Amino acid sequence: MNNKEIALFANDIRRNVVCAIGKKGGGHIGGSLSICDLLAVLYGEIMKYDPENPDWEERDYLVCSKGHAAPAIYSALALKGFFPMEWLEELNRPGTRLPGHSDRKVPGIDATTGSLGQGLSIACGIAHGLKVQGRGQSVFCITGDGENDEGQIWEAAAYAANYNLDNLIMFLDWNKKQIDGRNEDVMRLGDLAMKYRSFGWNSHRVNGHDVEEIRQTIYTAVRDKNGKPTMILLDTVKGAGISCIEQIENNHCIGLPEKLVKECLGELSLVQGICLKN
Ligand SMILES: Cc1ncc(C[n+]2csc(CCOP(=O)(O)OP(=O)(O)O)c2C)c(N)n1
Repeated sequence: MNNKEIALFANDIRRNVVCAIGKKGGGHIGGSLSICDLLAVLYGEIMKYDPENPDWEERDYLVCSKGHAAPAIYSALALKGFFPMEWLEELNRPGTRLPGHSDRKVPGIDATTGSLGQGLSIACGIAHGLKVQGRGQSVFCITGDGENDEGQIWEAAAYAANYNLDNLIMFLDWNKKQIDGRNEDVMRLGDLAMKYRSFGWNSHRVNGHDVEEIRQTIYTAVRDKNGKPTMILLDTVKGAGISCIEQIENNHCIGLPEKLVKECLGELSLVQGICLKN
C-alpha cells in the first residue's frame, strides 16, 4: 500500500471503531483511535498474515497488550477479511464473538489481554520461542503509556534484553493520558525512550500519526537487527483523527450516543472509504 492508501485504511479503521462502539452505546474510544495509524501501517504494509489461515506458522505476531483497544484491532482484522464486518456490531455484548478486550478466540488475535502489563511478557515468550526454533518472523507488541506504570512491563523489558530478542518490536502509545487523568498527574515516567535504552533496547521516537515515519522506523528495526529488542515510542493524541473526541478531556471510556456517532462519522466521511453499515 502507498501512504495515501494507508491513510485511507486508517480512516476506515476509525469509522468502524466509531460504528462498533456506537452500537454498544460506549466504550474505549480514546486509546483505540490513537493506534489506528499504527495498525494501518502494520496490517496494510508490514505484517505477514493470511486471513484464510490466521494460525499460519510463518505469520508475524501482534500482541495488543493494552487489550482495551480491541475495537481498533478488530476493525483492522475485519477490514482485512479475518471475519465478517457484521461481527463488529456485537462488540462487547453477552455471548459475543468479539469480547471487549482482545481475545485469542477471535481469528487473527494472538493473545488474550486486558490485565495491563501482561502482554509484553507474552510477546517475549513468543519471540523467544521463535528464536529457539530458528524462525525469522517478527513479534509486534502494543503497550500504553499508562500501562508502563506496571512493574511486570519492566520485568519483561529486562528479559527481552537479556535474551537478545531482536525479533521483538514494542510500540509505546504515548498519548499522555491514562484511565483517570494525564500521566503527568498520575505517574511521571520521565524519558521512556532513554529508560528502554538503559535496559538494553534500541529505542526510537516518532510521530504516531505520520504513516511514513512509522513505516520507515519499523522497516529499519526489522532490517537492522543488532541483538537488541526495539521500542518505538509513538507520540500520539488520545482520540486522534476525530476532533470532537480529541476535545473531550477524559475520553478513555465514554458513552457514544447516536448524536456523537453522527458527528464523528461526519468528520470521517470527508475521506472516502468503506464502513460497517450504521
Ligand atoms: C492490571 C490492570 N489494572 C487496571 C486496569 C484498568 N485499566 C484499564 S485501561 C487503564 C488505563 C491504561 O492507560 P494507557 O495504557 O495509557 O491506555 P490508553 O490511554 O492508551 O488507552 C486502566 C488502569 C487494567 N485493565 N489492568
